[in-house]
Amino acid sequence: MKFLAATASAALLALLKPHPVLGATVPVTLDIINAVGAPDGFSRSMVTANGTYPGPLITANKGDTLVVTVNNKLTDDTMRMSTSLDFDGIFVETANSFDEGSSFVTACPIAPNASYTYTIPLVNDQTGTFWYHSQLSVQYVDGLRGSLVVYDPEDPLADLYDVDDENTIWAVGDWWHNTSTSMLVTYVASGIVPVSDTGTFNGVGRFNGGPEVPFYVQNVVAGTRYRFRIINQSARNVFTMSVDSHNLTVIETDGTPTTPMTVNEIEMLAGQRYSVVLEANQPVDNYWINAPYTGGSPANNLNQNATLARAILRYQGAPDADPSAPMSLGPAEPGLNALVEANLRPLVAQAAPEPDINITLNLVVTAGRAQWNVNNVSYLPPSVPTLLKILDGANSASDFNVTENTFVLPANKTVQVIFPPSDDDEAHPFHLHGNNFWLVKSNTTDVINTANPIRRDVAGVGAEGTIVRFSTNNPGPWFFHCHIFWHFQAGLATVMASGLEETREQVHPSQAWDALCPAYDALPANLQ
Ligand SMILES: [Cu+2]
Repeated sequence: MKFLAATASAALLALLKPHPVLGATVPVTLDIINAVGAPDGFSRSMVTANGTYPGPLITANKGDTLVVTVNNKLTDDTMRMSTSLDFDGIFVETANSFDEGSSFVTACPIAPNASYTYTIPLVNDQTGTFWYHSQLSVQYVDGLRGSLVVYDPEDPLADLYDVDDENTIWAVGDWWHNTSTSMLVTYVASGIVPVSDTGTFNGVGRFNGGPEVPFYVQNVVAGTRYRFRIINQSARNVFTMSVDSHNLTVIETDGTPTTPMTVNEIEMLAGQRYSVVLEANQPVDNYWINAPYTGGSPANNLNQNATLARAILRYQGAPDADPSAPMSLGPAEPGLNALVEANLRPLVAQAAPEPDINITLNLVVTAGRAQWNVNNVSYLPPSVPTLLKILDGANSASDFNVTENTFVLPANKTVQVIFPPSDDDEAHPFHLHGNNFWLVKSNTTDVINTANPIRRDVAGVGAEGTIVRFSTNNPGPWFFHCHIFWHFQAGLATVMASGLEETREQVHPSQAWDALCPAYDALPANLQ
């Protein structure tokens, strides 16, 4: 800017003036280290960012640029030693797609003892609630996950709340006593998806027979309105959120400002986020925040007790004690007013464009095996990342392995993806990288809404069928996969690769990126 200011004419400066102020650079350093921790009282070796679970909160403002340096200092080779970070829900521009962190789609993983810096400008005025996690195999099961918030200094919904800061984030997640690597072996042998031991709330939880780890305490002051940002950071579990005696007004859905909708219970699939406003309008006391979860048969893990996933809403002046109310799973009929996804509306109305291209995706499990198929293909990560193949001249679907399940699409079109109804009892949270989608038909309804659907980046696919539309105005190879990472690892993934020529024109990776694959490929298996 100094150079520009010194040389620009007054006319040029006048021309620049209407543009928004250039955002700040937000430097973040994440040391990826093995740490021994006990989120639920059971001590184990973990994979962490900076030694904590969840990892440190990353915050930025609209228009800033995230500059995240990852120092891979992992040493415990009973778990994955390489790593890679995905910033879930962030609209990464084509030009920066090489810094998007999806192993074997946009980059190779970062080897142990190596560092890599992801530079991600926050574009399209994107704001909201996001998170980051390892996108290498099921490594984030071992702890490598954290919250990411992009604040809007001009939030059109700011009048609805008084407090929104680092103390109003609720990160829930499934927690496991075994390593991801050992559970993956068991899964492959049995075909049974691992069942979590515990549900954690901001990094703490309890399991059957475990110690009474103190519940997370959310302090509030009577008469104040809080914006709580709820993130389901699970690799599998569905969490159902509620607060005894309080309503929750949804104002954000996966980064999309949302027409306020007041409910008292919210079901969240893995990867989904909501901001809710809670008004502390009840008598000064302690109240349960209920976060029961589901994810596989509890009979397959006797540690599991969904009722123990909870936190305490404590009014200033209330005793330092558990709520006197019994631990429930949340509101019951007739008072239940659960969020219906299909009823969500964006704050800024936007019709879904008519589709130029239609794709139907059928999700089928191979009975008794750890293998999921999309249109009869079980995704396998290639050794050469999709993006590198594109930069090297890939032009059509035949330039990729069949098992890459890569759909080659033109730029600047609208793609409709139809997921027919399935007989799965567990909805698959399908997550699109690089962009969000218009949720034309939610799995919670049989109504198609093209007039004003919610836009989000994770939506359930299951018994009722789901239809989404997305734009390819942001060309690149973008993962589109189930956010149950066990399913993802078992092949429930596709790549939506749009605008290959445009991608080649716009993507100019750094030397550091070029060096990732040779370094990773040279590693012995136990360091990968
Ligand atoms: Cu799934």
